[in-house]
Amino acid sequence: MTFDVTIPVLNEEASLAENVGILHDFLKSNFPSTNQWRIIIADNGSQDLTPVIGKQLQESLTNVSYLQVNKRGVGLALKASWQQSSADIVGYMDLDLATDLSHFLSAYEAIAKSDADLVYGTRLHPQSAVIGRSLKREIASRGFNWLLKTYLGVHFSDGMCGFKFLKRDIFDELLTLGANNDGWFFSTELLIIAEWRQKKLYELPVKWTDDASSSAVKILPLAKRYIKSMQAIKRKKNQIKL
Ligand SMILES: Nc1nc2c(ncn2[C@@H]2O[C@H](COP(=O)(O)OP(=O)(O)O)[C@@H](O)[C@H]2O)c(=O)[nH]1
Ligand SMILES: [Mg+2]
Repeated sequence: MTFDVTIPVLNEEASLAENVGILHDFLKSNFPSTNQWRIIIADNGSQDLTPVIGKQLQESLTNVSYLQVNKRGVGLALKASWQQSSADIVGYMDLDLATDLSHFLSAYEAIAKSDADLVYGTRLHPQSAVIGRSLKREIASRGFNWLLKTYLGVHFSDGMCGFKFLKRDIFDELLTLGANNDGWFFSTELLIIAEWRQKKLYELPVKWTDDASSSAVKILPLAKRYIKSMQAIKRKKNQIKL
């Protein structure tokens, strides 16, 4: 099966070339047939050298595309990238490679060789290993996931891990049903709607290494937006579950 790995980026000049290089090497050695896969760097709003470096990587590495979206938002970047994809599997991971790359192979197998529709990384499973996470992020993550379970009645263990892969035809369906948030909540929405639609979710405990210094996330404003988005999706729940 073919797959596209999207890396959403915002102002990542410092690590873009190195980490895309690491991912590219990894994929090349595990999937030698180079027309099987692509890496898509999805940038919206970078004001540093990210666009220049992104275009250079597109030139110098086979299978790497640089995609520029003109409005900000991770959800928007992912949607734009997956909508122009013709691969069987689409998905994303964070540029900081917080999720250990070896997990990609399990994610691929779960979809290509088993019957999973969607694979999500989880940091909240007894078999997960989380390194370097600040107490603040740990509490925010647990609180948010608790809220998802109690307020929306979903069962997946981690809605926010930056590591998700799904069949592209499922993506089209989830998008139509309302997984269309332009921001970070998009990544969680995919799981919510997939679960409500009884898709086969595959939980993948990951080794996750946080680099707090590189995080672009501001928790409080994000939490407020999340709660609003949760309310919005709850209002649509009955329609989606049909
Ligand atoms: N396209 C795009 N990518 C973003 C945006 N904000 C963050 N990112 C990327 O999302 C990924 C995760 O960001 P990071 O700061 O590591 O989040 P954290 O690990 O949850 O603290 C990184 O690859 C960022 O470059 C955005 O507005 N647009
Ligand atoms: Mg990160």
